[in-house]
Amino acid sequence: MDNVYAIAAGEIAREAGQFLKHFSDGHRLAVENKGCDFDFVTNADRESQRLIASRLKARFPEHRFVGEEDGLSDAEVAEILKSGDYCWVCDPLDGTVNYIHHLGLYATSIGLVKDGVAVAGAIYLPEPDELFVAARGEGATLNGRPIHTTGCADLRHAFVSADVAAADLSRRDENLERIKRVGLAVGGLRIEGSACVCIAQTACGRQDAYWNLGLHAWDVAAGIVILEEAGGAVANVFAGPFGFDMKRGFLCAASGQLVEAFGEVVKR
Ligand code: 2AM
Ligand code: CA
Repeated sequence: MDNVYAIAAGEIAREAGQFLKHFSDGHRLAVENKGCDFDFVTNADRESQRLIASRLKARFPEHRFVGEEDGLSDAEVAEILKSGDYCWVCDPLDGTVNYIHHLGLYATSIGLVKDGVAVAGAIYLPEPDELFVAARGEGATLNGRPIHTTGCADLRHAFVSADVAAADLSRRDENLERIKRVGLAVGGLRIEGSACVCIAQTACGRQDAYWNLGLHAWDVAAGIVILEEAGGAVANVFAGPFGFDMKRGFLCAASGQLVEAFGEVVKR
């Protein structure tokens, strides 16, 4: 991979991820509510975003930047991403609840979007030291080796993961009904708590699909280019082709056929 944007995303995602992994050596983790009982942010999220933003600004001063902790709405982010400018879209800590509970499934995610399309990105998992990188048209790698999805097209044999939008209490019931339907339709189901980890695992063939109706652009920007370059497909569950407005839910899978079949079960 010699794409300058993908390389930069990978280096910075790794640096921020290592910072998160060793955060407790020098800091006390301070957990705050984000305005709802089950939506959390920590000083580690904020420090990681500061690090990523400063590194990107130093390397690409002419590019725009959107991070989860900026607090922009989905509509505001979608408007920026349509603008034609290069825009870095970052989740400084994906899987915050896992991180707070010392579960190793968390990641940093740095994607580059132009004209509404993710063109390069990196996801880094600090605990297993795994760096996923991709550039549009140039393939996807895991620790430097090319990766591919399983190509699975058969929902009954698919090994999938999902997330309940825990922060949205009013929709938990509905979400759990959907999870039950999916659980009955697929070969195996996991709930892992990090969108970036699940998208990356789908890209490298460890699982076949992932869905979460409550995601934002920073949860998926890097993952989309990594997954598509590995042969997978993405969609907004209720609206067909993927768009960064995020209003219609997120689904990704090892193949276009599996996205279709999975989407039908989620929508029903
Ligand atoms: P986060 O850790 O960066 O918040 C499971 O909760 C997955 O859904 C995580 O990747 C989490 O990202 C993402 N997610 C996005 N918005 C969320 C929200 N409001 N509440 C819980 N999880 C959310
Ligand atoms: Ca986050």
